Amino acid sequence: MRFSIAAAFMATTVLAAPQAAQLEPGRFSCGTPDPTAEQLAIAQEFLKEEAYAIANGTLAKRAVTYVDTYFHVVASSTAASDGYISDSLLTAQFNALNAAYAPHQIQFVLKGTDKTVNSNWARDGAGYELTMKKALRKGTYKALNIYFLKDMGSNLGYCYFPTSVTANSNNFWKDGCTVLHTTVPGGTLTNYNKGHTVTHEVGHWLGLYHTFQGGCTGAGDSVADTPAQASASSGCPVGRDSCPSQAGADPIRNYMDYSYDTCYDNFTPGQAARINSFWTTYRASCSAC
Ligand SMILES: [Ca+2]
Ligand SMILES: [Zn+2]
Repeated sequence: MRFSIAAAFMATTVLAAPQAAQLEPGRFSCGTPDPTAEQLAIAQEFLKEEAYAIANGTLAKRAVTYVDTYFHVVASSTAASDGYISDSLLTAQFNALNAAYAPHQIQFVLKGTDKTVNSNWARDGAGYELTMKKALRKGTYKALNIYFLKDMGSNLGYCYFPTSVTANSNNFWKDGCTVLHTTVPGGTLTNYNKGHTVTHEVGHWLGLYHTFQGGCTGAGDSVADTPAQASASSGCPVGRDSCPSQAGADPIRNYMDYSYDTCYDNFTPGQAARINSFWTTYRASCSAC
């Protein structure tokens, strides 16, 4: 049932271009496009099935999902300030990512790291995204590719949601996450340098929307256990309740909000179920890619 409903949407699903940042410098800013109406509808279908899987215990009994992961460092010179991230910081980044997802039976397996000096590729928005990814992307549609760039404009990162792709299509090549190099643990971006920009962006790659998606009314992020939220948080505003007429305070510590790295500490069981739904439907099953 789930697969057939999702399949009905597949033909017209097209990856949206990354969004230009709209927030001021010093705030978290994610360039992942808002989900389309089709993507929101798919999430609503998943939500119905997930409620059963959570209630009857089958979700908790699922096997660990292992995600082959490739890190690509793309710098404008071999200087750290130009984006050439050291091996020790990359290790710290990988460990931060895995620690965040470990409670939810997701484990990343680092299969390779490469470092490239190319001042065109190192600047997102310069028009080389597809060229760079065609040169560097590794693995199948089940493999996570993260590109750490020197310059992201005013975004800290963006990814593409899971969708239906065919081998060698642009949707396949573009799949992955692009992240500002200074956000890795030990990086220079104050308040956002514990590695959780990657955690947040990978959440999108796994199918999660922002906790503030849709605001206070309607389906929101289509996850039942993330309270409705009017807008993105900033910093760590304990007690924030931006939808006072809805149950629950804002999920400011959820990785899919916009809080400081030190504020984040969780994904919910509902989000873990959503990750499992998207993984099963779009990534694990993509034998042609
Ligand atoms: Ca919600
Ligand atoms: Zn985001």
